[in-house]
Amino acid sequence: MTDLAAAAEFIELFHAENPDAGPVHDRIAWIRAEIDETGTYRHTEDELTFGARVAWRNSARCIGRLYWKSLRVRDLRSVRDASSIAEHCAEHLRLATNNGKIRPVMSVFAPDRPEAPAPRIYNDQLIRYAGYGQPDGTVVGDPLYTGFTTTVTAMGWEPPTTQGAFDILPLLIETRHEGQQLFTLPREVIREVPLRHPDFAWFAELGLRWHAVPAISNMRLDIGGVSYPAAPFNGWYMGTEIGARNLTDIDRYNLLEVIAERLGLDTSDDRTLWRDRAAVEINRAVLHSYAEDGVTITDHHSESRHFLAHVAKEERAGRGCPVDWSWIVPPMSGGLTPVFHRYYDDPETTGPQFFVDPEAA
Ligand code: HEM
Ligand code: NRG
Repeated sequence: MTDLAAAAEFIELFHAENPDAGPVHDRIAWIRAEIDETGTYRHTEDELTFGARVAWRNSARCIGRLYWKSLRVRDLRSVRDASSIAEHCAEHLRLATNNGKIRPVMSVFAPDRPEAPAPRIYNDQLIRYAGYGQPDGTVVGDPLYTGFTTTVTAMGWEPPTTQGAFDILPLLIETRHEGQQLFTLPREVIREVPLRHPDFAWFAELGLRWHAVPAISNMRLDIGGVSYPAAPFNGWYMGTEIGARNLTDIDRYNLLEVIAERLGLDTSDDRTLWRDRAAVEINRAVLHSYAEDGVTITDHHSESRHFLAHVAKEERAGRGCPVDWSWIVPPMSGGLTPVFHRYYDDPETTGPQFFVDPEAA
């Protein structure tokens, strides 16, 4: 049963920020009657779009929020079958990739209703790389996804004959009437960037690559008491997400030592700062390769500035801006960016929001 108080709070916010939307009391009275009759209510398209944008605006962990008003929202609430959901996920990637000029997009599938649970997408992003555990304990591919890779393999997914470091995982989608099913994304909707370095020709020989679009698909979107568990969204990457985490974390691709050795650094002593020096070069390679291929990416210095412009703009609009410092400060050169050097509003917030769904993670 949808909570009327949560619905009313959202509708009041919507009308306060959209003065042309008509009389707020009429809308709330309508929603009260709809909840009494059906247990929930249906957002108008304008409410859905606004709610999705405000959920982004409220994401305390996101440094990219300056662009929150530009989010394109696809209303796919009437799409029921897993195969159509998979096709719309492919279309989402096509629209979002936009030939490299990435657009922030969200695709909203049906919400939970009292009589029918919503569809679910179990992948944490639409595009991710498989991880294959080897008998000697090492992993080929992304170690974060060994569990998911095992699950989909047990369900019948066939990895390529030679398991590679960057094999795209299938989508695992569940609907109540069909159960769980796997779908392979068409190759042409997956843009990737082969990584090379502006100064070191050997870098390209490492055969590293990353996907152009980060499209989070396992977060539940909550708007005014209505829960949308399948609402994948994307923006573009900040280089450090790839260069200072995905490719460098010890429990991910763990490449610092490989790069440091190619750079001829002394890895026997922490104080040579070989990790830091190798990390800078990986990050230069990421930013250089995306830029050269015409794929949108941002760097942590520019994005930190943009973010502080956003915080100031929110203050001018008379709103707080929830911020989680530990997520906003970039994972390298934190103190070299302006977001490091200040305090922020509490990350706790009410209103439209994204949550990590434990059963989908
Ligand atoms: C988190 C950047 C667009 C919602 C993040 C993080 C970064 C980032 C760097 C931290 C990720 C991490 O440390 O793993 C950006 C940039 C965007 C963008 C550069 C470009 C437009 C969006 C959009 C949405 C969004 C379109 C939603 C509509 C979020 C959320 C998180 C997040 C919910 C937290 C994820 C979690 O808890 O795991 N973003 N973002 N972002 N972003 Fe954004
Ligand atoms: N760190 C993750 C992606 C998390 C969200 N980041 C964004 N979101 N840029 C990774 O894949 O490295 N976004 O919607 O653009």
